[in-house]
Amino acid sequence: MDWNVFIRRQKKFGRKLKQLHHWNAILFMILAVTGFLLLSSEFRQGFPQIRIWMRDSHIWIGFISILPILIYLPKMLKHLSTLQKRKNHRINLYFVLFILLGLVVSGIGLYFHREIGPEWSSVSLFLHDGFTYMGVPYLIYHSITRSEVFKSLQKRKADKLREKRMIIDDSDPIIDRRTLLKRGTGGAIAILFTPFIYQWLKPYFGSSLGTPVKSGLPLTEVFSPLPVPAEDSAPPIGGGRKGEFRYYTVVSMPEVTGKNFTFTVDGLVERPEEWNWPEFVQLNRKVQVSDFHCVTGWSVYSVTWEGIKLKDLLEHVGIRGSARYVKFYSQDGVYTDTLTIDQAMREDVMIAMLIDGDLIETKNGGPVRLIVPEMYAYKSVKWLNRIELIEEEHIGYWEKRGYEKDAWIKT
Ligand SMILES: Nc1nc2c(c(=O)[nH]1)N[C@H]1C(S)=C(S)[C@@H](COP(=O)(O)O)O[C@H]1N2
Ligand SMILES: [Mo]
Repeated sequence: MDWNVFIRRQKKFGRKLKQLHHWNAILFMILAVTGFLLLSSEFRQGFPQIRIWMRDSHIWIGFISILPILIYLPKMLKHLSTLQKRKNHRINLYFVLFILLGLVVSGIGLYFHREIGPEWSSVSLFLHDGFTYMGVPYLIYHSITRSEVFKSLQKRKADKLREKRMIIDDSDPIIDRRTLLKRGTGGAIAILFTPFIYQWLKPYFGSSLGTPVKSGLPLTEVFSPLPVPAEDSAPPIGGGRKGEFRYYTVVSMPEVTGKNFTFTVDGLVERPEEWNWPEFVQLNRKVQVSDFHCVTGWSVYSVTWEGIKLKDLLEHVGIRGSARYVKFYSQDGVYTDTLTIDQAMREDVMIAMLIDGDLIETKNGGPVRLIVPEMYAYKSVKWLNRIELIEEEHIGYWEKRGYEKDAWIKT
């Protein structure tokens, strides 16, 4: 009997697992880096073009990263049998598989966000973030504590200790040293990630995790006269919004005040018009409750908006026969989007001025923003200051960079 055959086979199996581990690590690392960049609003603002490209790569690499797992699973039982005496390695294995499975499933959910609808998308986003905030710190911990440098560091310190103590003490200094170093590393990583995890969880707990800092002058001092909220707005008939906005901008936010505010409707209309703040406040407002869905997975529910119905405004200025699209401009000077006339005439498309009875904060797109509840929120232009009726189609800011032209939310 040639026992070498078994040893050789064992070696080959070990090498295969090592390769899989290697690929898994590389893919996970790329996904972690691209994932954090996608989350960052600085990145959104600085590199919108690259962002779309990175989003697509993240999705593709995500799908590819399922491969090493699929190749590994049939080998798992055999692998486990080699780990019989190594409890820590088994725990590590189960934990890593749990994280990877969670990321894959929630990632697939986010990819199919249109099919599964906004509610499940929110769940997917929460889980995807959560598994990331468990997985990434663990990956860092794992790669540090399993590295050769770390191991030799443990040994060296322990050897010195052993020399000093000689044979008097029979506790194993290597073990003590190892636990201490590992705990220290774990603690340091935990401290490093606490702010990120806090930022992630804050919106889900609303104001219970500290009150938000208000920046700049209070809006009520910058705008006068103040719009008087309708009865349905204060208190809001929607009962107050549920969920938190994530505040987006693609350039630095404009500082709109009652002094520099103007609102223009022009282009293919019968009576082009421009309003200043006191005039705009006089326009007839309506109240509605609607949900707000971002295409990346988060939503805010039951928002009570008060503002001017776009339909009313368009009827007021008179649409000319040649007009086919309505183009929206932002005071940030960069962001635009369009609706067809039919879409623009829908009852719930609103030029909003109040949210749950309050003025809309600057970071939330105030004093005046568009709301298109039936479409993903990239249609809802913030700091809206001009509406132009046009004949040729105009492609909006994000659509130009790869977002779908069809922004309807399927419910
Ligand atoms: N001017 C402007 N409008 C904008 C955006 C933007 O970056 N700039 N982002 C859009 C996107 S993608 C979303 S989800 C919502 C976000 O609104 P919020 O920042 O008030 O949460 O605004 C939309 N309107
Ligand atoms: Mo969005």
